Amino acid sequence: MTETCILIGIPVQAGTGRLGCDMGPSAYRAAGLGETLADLGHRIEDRGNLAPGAHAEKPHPNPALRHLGEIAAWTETIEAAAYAAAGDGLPIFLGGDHSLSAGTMPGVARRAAKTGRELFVLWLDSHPDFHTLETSTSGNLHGVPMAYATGRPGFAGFLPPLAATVKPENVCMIGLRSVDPAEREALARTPITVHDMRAIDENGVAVLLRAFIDKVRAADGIIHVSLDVDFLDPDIAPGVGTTVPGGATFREAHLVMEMLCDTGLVRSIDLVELNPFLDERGRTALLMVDLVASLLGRRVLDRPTRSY
Ligand code: 6HN
Ligand code: MN
Ligand code: MN
Ligand code: MN
Repeated sequence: MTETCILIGIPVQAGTGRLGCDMGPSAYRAAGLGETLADLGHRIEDRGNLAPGAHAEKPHPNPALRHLGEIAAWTETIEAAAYAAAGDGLPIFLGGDHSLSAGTMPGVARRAAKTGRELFVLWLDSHPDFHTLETSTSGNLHGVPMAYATGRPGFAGFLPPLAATVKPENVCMIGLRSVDPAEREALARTPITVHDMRAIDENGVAVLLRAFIDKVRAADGIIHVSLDVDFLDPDIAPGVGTTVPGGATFREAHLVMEMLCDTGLVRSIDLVELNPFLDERGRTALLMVDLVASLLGRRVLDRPTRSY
């Protein structure tokens, strides 16, 4: 299927503790993301990079929080851009750190609500990013977007209430292997589906993903994919500030993308946490581009029937 792929650079790095994520959008372009997708037959529209609106820093009772005002300004801009782009094609958000998903998920959720489609989120990450402003101990706001987008309390003073949130029962996380105690307790009290690396080891990633896809199909839903570089094993993807050993392999990651491709239901994609300063000769950026290619139609052989 030919898609209109809308590339949106989001060079936010205030949500992490390390500098370098602001170079992510450039690295994806240098790695040939647009050309690769064009070669697969898609239309490409590059909308350039977003910038946050004017902002002042916001004080907060949790003294650990960093750049709350700046991330709030980014989040507003990103939500509006995501809502608009999701109405025009298939947005691919080029991060930037994972705080950007505090804007992309509510933006695509607002679009889905308008078009009457049920939105599901596939969260591929070693972390759940399920802290609130109150529970974050690092103070890094890339640790909070899933809590914010699913409407958890604990965001007083951040932004006005969201127009649309993601239903927690529609979220599936795969690849977890670094979960803070407060996140673990909070996840146990939500209907979010959580699969840690052990679940992949024991079942194979295809079994886990098939169950999610079946659920999406049953609801006639659409899928937003949020792909954090640290979902991947650091041996194959070193260009990220939060490496955690024991991640998804090259084939596990590609299989996820290939199965998603067969569904034809992915309508928006976050590519987050790439840090080109930490990368080795662009290999992480190139791998991320190859994964997106698998998600959007690159295949070794044609299959007689599309099976997921
Ligand atoms: N990411 N849970 C840790 C924290 O600082 O809150 C790590 C967050 C990582 C966020 O990788 O997108
Ligand atoms: Mn700041
Ligand atoms: Mn993340
Ligand atoms: Mn992560």
